[in-house]
Amino acid sequence: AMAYGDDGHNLREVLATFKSCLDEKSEILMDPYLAGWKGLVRFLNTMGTIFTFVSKDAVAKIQIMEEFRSGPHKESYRTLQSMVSYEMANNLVDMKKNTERPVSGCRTILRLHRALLWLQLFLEGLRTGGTDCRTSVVCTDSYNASLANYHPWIIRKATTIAFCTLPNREAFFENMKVGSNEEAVEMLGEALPHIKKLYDITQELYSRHKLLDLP
Ligand code: 1PW
Repeated sequence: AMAYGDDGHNLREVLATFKSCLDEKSEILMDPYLAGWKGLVRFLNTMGTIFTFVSKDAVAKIQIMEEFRSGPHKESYRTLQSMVSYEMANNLVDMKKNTERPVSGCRTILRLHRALLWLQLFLEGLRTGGTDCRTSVVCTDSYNASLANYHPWIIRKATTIAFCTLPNREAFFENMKVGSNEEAVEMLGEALPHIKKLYDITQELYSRHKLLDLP
């Protein structure tokens, strides 16, 4: 059997990594969160060169967070909750555009958080969509319901073009490497509630600290 990371696109493993993010206090652990994102990026990159444009920004964001995680304050970035406390307490979060402060972990994770909603809606759409649903339509609809609201016109245009190159549902499921179509649907049904939980906890955390609109 192939170990996780060998071919890098077993989506079951990727979603399980996200599931392992929650600790016993319902805090979100940064390392598996970033590992989950790395797995998603590897998966996206198997869908053709156009998607590397989509994954490139996620890669840059992951890298920023990994630098925090290996820097002098790495312990403060152990969980999303500790990151928010640390950055807020030390006035490290830029609430307005165009000031001199360096990029914060809070605004960086917010971008990944928003993208996670897209992923969740997209995979949920595929799961429930029936055998002849159009992947590109499901992807565009879930994008329009989530991430698109934060993107300028030019990015929306480019991502929508990338979506048109998505393979059909059957090929997409095959590319997930989790077995038959039925097994893929079953796996998603099991895994997606965990992604949603992660999303909801992050959303609540950011909302409580009024961080949902960070520039
Ligand atoms: C098919 C499965 C989808 C999984 C999610 C993939 C990752 C999502 C990345 C989308 C990026 C589109 C182009 C980049 C836009 C950036 O400007 C934007 N980033 C995000 C993640 O929305 C905002 O970041 P910025 O410019 O404020 O640093």
